[in-house]
Amino acid sequence: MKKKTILITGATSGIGKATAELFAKRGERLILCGRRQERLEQLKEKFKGETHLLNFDVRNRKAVFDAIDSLPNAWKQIDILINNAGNAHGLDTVDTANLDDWDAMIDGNVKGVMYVTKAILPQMVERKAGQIINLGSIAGIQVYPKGNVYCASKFAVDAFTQGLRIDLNPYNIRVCAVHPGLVETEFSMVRFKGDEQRSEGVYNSLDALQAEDVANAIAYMVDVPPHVTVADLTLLPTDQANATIVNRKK
Ligand code: NDP
Ligand code: 8X3
Repeated sequence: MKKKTILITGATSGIGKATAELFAKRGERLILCGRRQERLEQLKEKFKGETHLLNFDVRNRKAVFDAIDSLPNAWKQIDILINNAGNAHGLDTVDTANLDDWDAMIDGNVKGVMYVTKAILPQMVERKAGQIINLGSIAGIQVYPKGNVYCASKFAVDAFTQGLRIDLNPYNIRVCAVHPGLVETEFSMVRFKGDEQRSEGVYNSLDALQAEDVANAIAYMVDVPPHVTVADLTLLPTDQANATIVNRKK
């Protein structure tokens, strides 16, 4: 079977990294993106297979388009785009929150997804083929206390995904979103600005999802027959009922 070319943003950590590992094991061709170059290089070294690296910040519109334009001809035809890069910054009420945190979330989680999609879309539309998988969140389905702007960013990802699916309907392009609950990654270390104790507290009292669980869900969305689109897939730890109800053991 022809190898697929898969571009993954945020491949240096967590869900993106686990997804890259899964598809590398299958021998697919990977375009791995992120800001931490040394981590990208470690993955390329580990995977051995066909891998191309792109180092850019999804918030930087010019950097996104320059990076996609820089792809050698052999890498320009992208079959699957996984818009995974994103993070929460802070967990604060609206009145106390830091505006730089808001900018980071709106620019990264929302505009980043839009820029990368826009940069990659023309060749999919032209070929009438392709698949786009966006990382939403349970936070994009239900707002939780102090989640305000992070939740808004993920609600926006959901609306953008729905709009994309409508606009791309004539072009045979599958548009999907996966909405995980609590996944044990570097996510909370970023949210809490390196506070290990606070970060561990998010995951150590429940059986959280692991990045590999989400990678497996993404693989399922890829593997269903071409006439099937898994439009939305919500994945929760069994210990989690919704965005606010979690069966914490201690
Ligand atoms: P991690 O912090 O482990 O990984 C985040 C990834 O995004 C890193 O590879 C990081 O790479 C990349 N990234 C972040 N900001 C930027 C940026 N401005 N430009 C380029 N790359 C960026 O978190 P997760 O794996 O958990 O998060 C992945 C996605 O899953 C996010 O969209 C998140 O919102 C979503 N999600 C996470 C959940 C969770 O509980 N963990 C639950 C639901 C959804 P680098 O720093 O090298 O650039
Ligand atoms: C990440 C899940 O609940 O920490 O999107 O916001 S949550």
